[in-house]
Amino acid sequence: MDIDTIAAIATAPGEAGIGIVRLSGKNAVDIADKIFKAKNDISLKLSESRKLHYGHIIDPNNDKIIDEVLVVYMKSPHTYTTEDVVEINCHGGIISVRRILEIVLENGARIADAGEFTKRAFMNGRIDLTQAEAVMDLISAKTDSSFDVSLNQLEGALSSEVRILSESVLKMLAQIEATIDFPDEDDVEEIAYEKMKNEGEFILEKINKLISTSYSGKILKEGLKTIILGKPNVGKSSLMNAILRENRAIVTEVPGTTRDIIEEYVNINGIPLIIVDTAGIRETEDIVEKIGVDRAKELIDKGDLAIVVFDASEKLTREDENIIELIKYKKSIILLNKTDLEVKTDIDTLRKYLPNKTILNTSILKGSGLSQIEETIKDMFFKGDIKINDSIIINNVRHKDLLLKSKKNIEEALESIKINMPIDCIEVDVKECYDNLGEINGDTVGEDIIDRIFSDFCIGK
Ligand SMILES: Nc1nc2c(ncn2[C@@H]2O[C@H](COP(=O)(O)OP(=O)(O)OP(=O)(O)O)[C@@H](O)[C@H]2O)c(=O)[nH]1
Ligand SMILES: [Mg+2]
Repeated sequence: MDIDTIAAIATAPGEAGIGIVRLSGKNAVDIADKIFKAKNDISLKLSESRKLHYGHIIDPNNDKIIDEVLVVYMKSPHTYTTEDVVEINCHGGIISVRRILEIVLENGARIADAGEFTKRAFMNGRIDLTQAEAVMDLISAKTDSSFDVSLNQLEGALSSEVRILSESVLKMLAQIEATIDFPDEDDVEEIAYEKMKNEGEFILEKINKLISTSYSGKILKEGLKTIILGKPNVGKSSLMNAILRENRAIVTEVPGTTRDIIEEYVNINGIPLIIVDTAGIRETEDIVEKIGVDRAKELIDKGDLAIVVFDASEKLTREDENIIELIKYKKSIILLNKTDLEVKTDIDTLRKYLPNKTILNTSILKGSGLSQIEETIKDMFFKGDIKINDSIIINNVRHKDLLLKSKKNIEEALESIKINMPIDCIEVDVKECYDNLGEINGDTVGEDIIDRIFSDFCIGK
């Protein structure tokens, strides 16, 4: 257990109903008793754990009242950090929490580093590294779905999956040891190789399955960046508004209405989209519009998906053909809009230019085709239904990198088994795989990596 007692403001700065100052460490309750005067005069140290007490924080030097508070003492080991924890609930706003923190520090606590409470929970063995990372992801989650993924991870879903994998790798290592210990018995070696192969294939399959979720994980965490493109006046802003279900972008019959990028967050069937409306792409002398057009072109590479809109009521123009060139090799959905008017360009015509793309007829004005767009997006990025609550989704780059490394280790081990390489060659890869998996939940992780992970946390968590 760490010797010093740490303290920090646990709530966000600014005006609010309450603010919380939190202490953790073996002197937490002694420090709190020095500065807290309970209404009923009890000592926190002698009081029941996890009970809220009403009173005042006072400056012990001069008995001056600092604020009116509620204080809870949570006795080790059943606490967030597993150490003694005290939380002081005071009035919100910046002054009260700051004053109380100062008094706490004057009376023997040290200011906590970023993420230090959670780091202690990890160091003291209450949670593993994936759970600690999930805490941070919960706090920074921008969408319901990414919150749910992180909550699942906090509950230990990923931890136990990684544990299962590590145990399988250990079994492989045991086979290797057995073979090394009895090198002369021929059939021992043969059986061991067979068992190792089976175990290795089982591990590889599980790792691949986890890795395959990481693309969805990234999208759920960051949002699917969806760029709406097309020449002027085809209905891009109308589409933006229809997806958002509000009049966010200006729509007029004048080509060149949208001159800058408009970006909004929206949730479609649980998929977070960052939807971007752009200026219609055409050659233009207007400086402002030209900047908008250039920005739209730059965005094509930054997006995860382009929705490209064409006007069905007109023949394809050179502008349309330029756009087709721009998006030919990009992940995109093609809309043939304004199909409520007399159709001059149909799907077959477009398909000649874009043979491998999904092309949908729409009339955004009349509201037709919208649900197909949403369905298509879902199918493109999430094969089958996403059931976040009961599946493990890799949404952390560190985990993904380590899984890729473990995958490589196992593949190399399997290759060596296949060509009957000496057992110690196989052992090197399998051991490395064990270390890489262990780094995910923190069993085999170095101090520098731990420090780096927690330094990204916020103060007070
Ligand atoms: N008939 C018909 N008109 C549509 C449809 N969708 C959009 N419009 C009309 O087309 C005109 C242009 O729509 P916008 O959404 O502003 O088009 P845009 O692509 O954003 O245009 P710029 O911002 O100028 O590039 C407006 O008058 C819309 O009402 C449709 O499905 N059918
Ligand atoms: Mg527009």
